Amino acid sequence: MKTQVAIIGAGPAGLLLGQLLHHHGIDAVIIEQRSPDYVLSRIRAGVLEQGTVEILEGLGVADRLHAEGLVHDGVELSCEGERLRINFRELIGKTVTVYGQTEVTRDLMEARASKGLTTIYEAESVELHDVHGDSPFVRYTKNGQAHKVSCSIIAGCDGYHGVSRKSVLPSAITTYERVYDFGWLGVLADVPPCAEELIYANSERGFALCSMRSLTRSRYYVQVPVAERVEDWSDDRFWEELRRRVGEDVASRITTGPSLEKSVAPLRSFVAEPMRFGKLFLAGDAAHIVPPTGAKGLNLAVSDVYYLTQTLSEYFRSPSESVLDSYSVRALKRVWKAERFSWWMTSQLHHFPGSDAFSRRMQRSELEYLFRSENAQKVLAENYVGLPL
Ligand code: RFL
Ligand code: PHB
Repeated sequence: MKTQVAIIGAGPAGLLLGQLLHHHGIDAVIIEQRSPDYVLSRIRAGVLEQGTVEILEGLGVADRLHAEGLVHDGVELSCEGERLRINFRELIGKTVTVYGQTEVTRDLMEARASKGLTTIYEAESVELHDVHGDSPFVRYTKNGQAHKVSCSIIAGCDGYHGVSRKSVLPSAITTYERVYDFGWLGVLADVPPCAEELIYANSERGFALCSMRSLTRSRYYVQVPVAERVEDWSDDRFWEELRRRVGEDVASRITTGPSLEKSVAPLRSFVAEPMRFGKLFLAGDAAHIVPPTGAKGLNLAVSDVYYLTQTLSEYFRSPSESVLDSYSVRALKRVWKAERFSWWMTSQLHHFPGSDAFSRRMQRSELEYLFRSENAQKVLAENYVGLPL
């Protein structure tokens, strides 16, 4: 098989890149190791920046998002009983939309299928070849048969554990990393949310987040030690712990119910530089990870593929090395800003076991400043709704 761009991975980055390239008249094939159902079963992000929504609108894949997504004008922070609403609309005239990553993925999969574009699911042993040459190609097997896709460009959209970044010589790549020694235990349940907007809570017992997928489906998280086993958390234990972290008033409005999904996600900050190696381009989680506290991971995957599409459409019109070079520089600028914001949100809202008294005072002082200063709230708002593309 021959195509202009071989995309590895059918997560949000790969699927959106496929749609954007199609929109620009560029042919692409997506190669994904899992089945469509498996991809759709992963419960992840829930908050879309305004810029992300506009990109989906521009592609004509935002009808269901507008019908079912919830526009939020702000978020609430809670710190030891004190609560602060950050009103994005008033502070900076922007909003976010709560719409699950699963739904974005489903909409993109349907748009791709309706245009007859090729996605190869359940591809095994995916290998990238000749990425520094003029004729890169991808090999994979499916149902025991070997296949080859020849292309001009390979887009590595295969997430943190994917094969693309690992295909690059370690000496060509510089990585920056912070691994946190706690994770988020998340529960999805068909119960009405406890509030109209998200609540991020910092408490003595650790961080908690009240989020949602719809007016009848809630998503809650509590900070737990990274080695915590899901099996040790009955639904009752989860609800009890959540209630103890969010303050009495919020706790009294939490409706409990059986969990539909329960999992622990580790927290990590990670950036691989550069994001281009010859004809291989990394995008999304394949190149960087943010802790989920800033709700940035999915939105960064979107901004990467937006820049990548601009780069590739210019390259296919008039091929040059300098055009290809521009992607990594542009994408990384935005990546580092989102890394900073996600690290800052994580630092301010979590309980750091073993931290000294000075660090704990600094955290409290930072939150007190935020609670009193409209300027500080504007900085949070501007970053949370997403910096301009
Ligand atoms: P994905 O979604 O991991 O997709 C990668 C795809 O590549 C496939 N793959 C391969 N395919 C072929 N060959 C191989 N060798 C392959 N190896 C892997 C995989 O099967 C998969 O289908 O990466 P992508 O597309 O870059 O998207 C990134 C986002 O998924 C991620 O950043 C967000 O989910 C992060 N995130 C959040 N982001 C937000 O913007 N807002 C949020 O509110 C938010 N909340 C979250 C989150 C992530 C979380 N977890 C579980 C880490 C909340 C949580 C709890
Ligand atoms: C979610 O709803 O899953 C969610 C929302 C906000 C975050 C992280 C996750 O910061």
